[in-house]
Amino acid sequence: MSVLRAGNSLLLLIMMMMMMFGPSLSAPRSFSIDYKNDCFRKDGEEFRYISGGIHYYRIPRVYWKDRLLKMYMAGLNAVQTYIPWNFHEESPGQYNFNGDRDLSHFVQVAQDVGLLVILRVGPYICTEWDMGGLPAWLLKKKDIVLRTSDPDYIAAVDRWMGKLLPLMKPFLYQNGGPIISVQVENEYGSYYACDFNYLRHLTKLFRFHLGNEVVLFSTDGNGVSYLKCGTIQELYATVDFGPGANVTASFEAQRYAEPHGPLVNSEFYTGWLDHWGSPHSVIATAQVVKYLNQILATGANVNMYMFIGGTTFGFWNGANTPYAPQPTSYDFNAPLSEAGDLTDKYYAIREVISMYRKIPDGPIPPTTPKYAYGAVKMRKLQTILDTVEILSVSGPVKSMYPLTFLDLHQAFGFVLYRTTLPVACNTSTPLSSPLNGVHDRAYVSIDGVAVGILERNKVLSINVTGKAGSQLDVLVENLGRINYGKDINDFKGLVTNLTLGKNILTGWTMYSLSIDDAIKQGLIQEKEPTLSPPPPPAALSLPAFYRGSFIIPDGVPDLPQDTYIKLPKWRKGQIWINDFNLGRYWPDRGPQVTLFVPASLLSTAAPNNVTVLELEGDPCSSGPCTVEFTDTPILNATVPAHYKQRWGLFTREDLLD
Ligand code: 6DJ
Repeated sequence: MSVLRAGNSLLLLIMMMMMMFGPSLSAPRSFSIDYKNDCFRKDGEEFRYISGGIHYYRIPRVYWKDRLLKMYMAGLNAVQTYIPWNFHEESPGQYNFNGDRDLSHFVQVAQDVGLLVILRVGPYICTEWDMGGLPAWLLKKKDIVLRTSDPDYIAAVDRWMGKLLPLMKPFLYQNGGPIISVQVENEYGSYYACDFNYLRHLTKLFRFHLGNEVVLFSTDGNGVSYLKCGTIQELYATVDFGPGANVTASFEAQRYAEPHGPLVNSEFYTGWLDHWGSPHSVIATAQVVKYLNQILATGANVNMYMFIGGTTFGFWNGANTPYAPQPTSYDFNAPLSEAGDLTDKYYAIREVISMYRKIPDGPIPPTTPKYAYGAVKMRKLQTILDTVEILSVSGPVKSMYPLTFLDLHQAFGFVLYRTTLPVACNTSTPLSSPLNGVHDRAYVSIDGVAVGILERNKVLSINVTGKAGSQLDVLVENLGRINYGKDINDFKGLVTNLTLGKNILTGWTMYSLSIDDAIKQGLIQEKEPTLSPPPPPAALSLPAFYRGSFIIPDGVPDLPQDTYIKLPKWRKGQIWINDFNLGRYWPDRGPQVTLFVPASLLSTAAPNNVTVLELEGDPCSSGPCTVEFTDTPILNATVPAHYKQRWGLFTREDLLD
C-alpha cells in the first residue's frame, strides 16, 4: 500500500515538474540529416519539408500573418526566406531591424502559425534585389572582389554576421525556435570566382555563431558544372530547378555532391521574374503541379520559389545583364498573388500536397478585398531643377570629371550633374557617353528645356543644340544594381565621361538628391505662378513633382482596403503614398501597369497624399491630369516590340520542355 502511495507521489512529482519545466524535461528538440536513410530527422522522426518562399522584405509587416497562414493552410510545413544585408545595414554599422524589417518578429509569427523556417542568410542572395542583397557601400573600395576572400569584403561580412547570427540563434529549432536549416551563400557555383576558402570561411563563421548542430546547406543549379564551385564538404548541397527540368537527372546532379542524404530542391519555380520591356512571365499551373507531383513522388524535400513574391518597394529592385532592371512588382506568377490573393495555382498546389500530407482543417483566410478609390486630381509642383537646392541636403560638390553616386555618398535614386556647354552648338551636336557610362538613365536639359534621354546599353548619344555657356543638366537615375553574375560591382551615376562633339565635358557641379527626406518633410511646394502662359505640350518635359490627395470615403465598411495605382497618361517615374516610397512606374515599357498599394499605407484620419516624380512627360500640360486607384492589377500589358528581347536564361521558355 505504502509502496503504491510512494509510486503515486513520484508520478505526481514528475507530472508537476513536467508542467513547470515543460519541454526542457522532454527529449531535446533536434533537426539533422540522416545520411543512412537519405532523409532529414526532426526530433528523431523521419521528416520531409514542403516549403514555400516568402520574403518578409517584400510584404508589409501587418500582412505577414495573413500570408503565412495562407501558406500553412495550403499544406506547407515550412517557409523559406532570404535576409537582404543591404536592407538591414544601409550604412556601415547602422542596423535596422524595426517595423517592416523586424526579422525576429517575422520568424516568430511563422512559428506561431505552425511553420518551420529555412533561412537563406547569404551574404549574397540574388533574389532580384539591388546588388543581390550586398550593400552598395562595399564598393567604396573600388576594386573590392565581392563574394571572395578579399579581406575588406570578409571584414564587412564578419561584422554583419556578428550582428545577425546571434539574433537568429535563439530561433534555431534546437533552441526552441522554428529555424531548421540555414543556407550559406547562394548559387555560388554560378559565380566566376570559385573561391573555396571563402565558402570555408563563411561556414566557420556560421558555425561559430550558430553552433555545430544546425544544418547548414548550399543551393546551386541542377548540373554538375554548377555544383563544382558551389559546394564544400561542410555544407549540405541542394539544387534548384523548375518545371520542365528532368527531375531524376536534377537529383542525380545533387547526388554528385551528396551521395547520401535527403533530396532537396531549394527553388522549385512556380513562376518567373519580369524585366521592364519584356513580356510578363507566366508558368502554367498544369506544368507547376505536374513537376511538383514528380518531385514529391520521389520523396524529395521542396521549396516553392516563390509561394508569394510580393512587391519590391522603393528603389530596391535589381537588374540582370545585359542590363535589364526588374519592375516594382515581384508577383512572380506565384500561387499567392503580389497582394496575397488566392489563385487557381494556389488551390491546384494544395491539391497536390494533399496527396502527400494532411492539409490542416479550418478555413483559408480569404483574399483581402480591394477598393477602387477612383481618379485623384494631380497638380504640378516644382521641377527637379527648381528644387535642387532643397533636395540636395549635403550641397553641391564640384569636380573636373563626374563623380559616381558612391563618391557622393548616395546609394539610390537620383543625382543631378550640371555643367555648361563649352562651345556653341548651332547645329545638332552629339552629346554622348562613348563608354556606355550612364548608369542607368539620364534626363538631359539645356537652359531648362528637356532635350533628350540617355540610357545604358540603349541610347548612348543624343543630338543637342545650344549656345556656348548654356547650362547643361543631366539628371541620372539609378535603375537598380545588377544582382546576378560577374557584373554585380555596378557603380551608378556618370561612371565615365560625357562628350559633346569631340570635347570631353568637364567642370561638373553635382547634387545628391534626398527625395525621400524632402517628401517626408513636405519641402516640395507648388511652383510660383508665372504670368506667361504655360508652354505647349512638348514631347519631353523636365522631370517634375506632382501631388494630389484623396480621402477614404465615409460610410463604406472596412476601409481602408488595398488598392492599385494606375497612371495612364504618365510615362515614367516614382510614386510616394504619403511618405512611403512605393516604387517605379513605367507603363511605356511595361509589362507592369499598376502598382500595389497596401491598405496599411493609407489613413482614414487625414487626406492621403500621392506624390509623383514624372521624369519624361507632363500629363498636366494639356488639361487636368489624374492618377487612378483601381481594384484590379495589370501586370501583363503588351510591351513595345522594339524593347522585346530574350534574356538568355531569364525567360520562362528556358524552364519548360
Ligand atoms: O537563387 C536565385 C533566386 O534568388 C535563383 N534565381 C532566381 C532568384 O534570383 S533567377 C530567379 C535565378 N538565378 C539566375 C540563374 C537563372 C538561370
